[in-house]
Amino acid sequence: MFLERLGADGSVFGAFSPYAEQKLMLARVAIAQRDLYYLYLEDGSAHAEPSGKLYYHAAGRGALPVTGDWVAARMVGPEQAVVEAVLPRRTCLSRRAAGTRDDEQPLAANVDVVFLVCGLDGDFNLRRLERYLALADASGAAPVVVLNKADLCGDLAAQVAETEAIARSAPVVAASTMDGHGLDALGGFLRPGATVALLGSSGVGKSTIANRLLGEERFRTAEVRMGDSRGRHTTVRRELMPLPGSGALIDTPGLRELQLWAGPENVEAVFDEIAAAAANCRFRDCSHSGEPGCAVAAAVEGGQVDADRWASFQKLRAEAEWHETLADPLAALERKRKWKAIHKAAKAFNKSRR
Ligand SMILES: Nc1nc2c(ncn2[C@@H]2O[C@H](COP(=O)(O)OP(=O)(O)OP(=O)(O)O)[C@@H](O)[C@H]2O)c(=O)[nH]1
Ligand SMILES: [Mg+2]
Ligand SMILES: [Zn+2]
Repeated sequence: MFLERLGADGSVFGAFSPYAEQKLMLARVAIAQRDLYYLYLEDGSAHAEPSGKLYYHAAGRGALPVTGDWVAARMVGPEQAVVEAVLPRRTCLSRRAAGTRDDEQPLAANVDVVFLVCGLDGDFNLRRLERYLALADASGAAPVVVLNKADLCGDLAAQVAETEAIARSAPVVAASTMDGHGLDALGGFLRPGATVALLGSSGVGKSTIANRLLGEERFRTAEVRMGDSRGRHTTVRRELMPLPGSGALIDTPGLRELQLWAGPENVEAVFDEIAAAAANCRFRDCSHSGEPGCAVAAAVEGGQVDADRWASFQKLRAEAEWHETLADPLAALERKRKWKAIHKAAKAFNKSRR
């Protein structure tokens, strides 16, 4: 009953059934810090470690349990468990781990709705929001853009309109934990059995929002720096908290840098007006980098596509393609070959015009 309220549904129980025969317990990961976990079980909770088999045979660190995962656990003592397996993730919020290796760093698993929280103080940045939207698209979770600190904003309607223009189909909710503005609207996304995660820079008010939705001061919060509105990285771990009634909330630490773990298709989904313009390029595989008959270049010049968004798109797509290169060198080689052909065709075309 409790795990159902935390979101265990038919597919979770189905995936777990082989483990049930081995007398393992179904559990949900609330906290994953290095290789120590805090789990919710049907009755109560447990501290846990990965089994040796899971630890050494995991396909990269990304396959080890993260906050929000459903796992099969073996009880080894009162409130002590060993995690034997991670059940398939329905959705997963991930970024690319810092450093040179191309590693997926999952932030939270099995998230239904992700609140992309921006602060309407010095934090407001549409380009960063585009990056978060691409991450959400790759995750499978439904994004909701939260413009928090509405009380600090002079022209709220303008900020909302500007955000809606880039948010595509994602709802945009202006909120203030100070005066309660928008909190009911946010509460509307907390459906029975659903998991909502809060993502955003430090100091935007994620933990404050979480506390308001939970109805108690569960997460520590702290004031932002004067002058540049930057947060102090108050929250230091990702943590899943059951909501009173049903559903779960995941609070996360403010992200310092957000490297994309997403494919070119996720970037295109976020910039659909550019993808739509690209459909009219002369070359089917136009790279929009100076080829003749490029409809995107024409749309940027004509003002139908915003120049800042175009620059943002190119940056994010290059990042996503680089990621694809590392993840799938053969596909990347194929793409390079295609580009070579495109540039050759473009050159030949230019020559023929001269
Ligand atoms: N004016 C105003 N301040 C807010 C609002 N929501 C949160 N704050 C303040 O913003 C500061 C940062 O809030 P936190 O909830 O700690 O921010 P966070 O996003 O959790 O930050 P990290 O844990 O560092 O990632 C606190 O001083 C909050 O009181 C709001 O709606 N309006
Ligand atoms: Mg916090
Ligand atoms: Zn083009």
